[in-house]
Amino acid sequence: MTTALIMAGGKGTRLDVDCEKPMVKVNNKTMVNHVIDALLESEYVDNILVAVSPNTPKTTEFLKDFPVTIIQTSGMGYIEDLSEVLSNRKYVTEDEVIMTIVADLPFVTGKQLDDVFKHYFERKKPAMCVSVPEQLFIEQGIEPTLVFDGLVPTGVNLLLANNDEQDQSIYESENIELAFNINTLSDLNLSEQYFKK
Ligand SMILES: Nc1nc2c(ncn2[C@@H]2O[C@H](COP(=O)(O)OP(=O)(O)OP(=O)(O)O)[C@@H](O)[C@H]2O)c(=O)[nH]1
Ligand SMILES: [Mg+2]
Repeated sequence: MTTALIMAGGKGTRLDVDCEKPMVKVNNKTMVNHVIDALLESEYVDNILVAVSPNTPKTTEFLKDFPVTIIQTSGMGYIEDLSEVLSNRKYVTEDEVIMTIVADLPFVTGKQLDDVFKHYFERKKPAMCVSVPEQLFIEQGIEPTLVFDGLVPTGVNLLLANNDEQDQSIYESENIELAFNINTLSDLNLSEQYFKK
């Protein structure tokens, strides 16, 4: 059993628009819908959870028609809400593999996520963090939001639901779409250009 958990309860403060960030449209589809479609396409994902919060009431309403389990979290912070879900045995069992994913990755595909899962299961380590070389962003003329040692962290991570400290590997993917997330208006403009390409 493999579960995906979309984190979709943030305040979206950096993106200065009059719309909840997961509900912002890229190529005529809301970003959270792009992420759900990729997860539905994945061969590994059996179950989709979405952590919403009081920051995202419109997203919560929008998701009612999707084949996902909506979880109300506090909206106090990404880490806090993530551990709230992971420790709730109503939603996840202790030995379950969880893919956590952000709601603002409009270019992610099921195939790319399956590639991530394949590497995770080959490595036999409990946790895996997915990143993409900064060089790919430079080549495409896209500004990455965060860079650590030449790598751009993606919004995609794998871990086990038990709350223990977990031995983690870093997977360097060549798929820029896993790391191209939308935080600012400039990212949104770049994403429209990227889509046209
Ligand atoms: N459930 C939940 N999700 C969160 C929380 N904080 C962030 N997220 C989600 O996690 C993903 C990545 O977070 P960010 O890119 O920082 O988004 P954000 O926090 O809404 O935006 P900023 O306010 O600009 O940081 C987004 O899809 C957010 O909706 C939280 O406190 N609770
Ligand atoms: Mg944030």
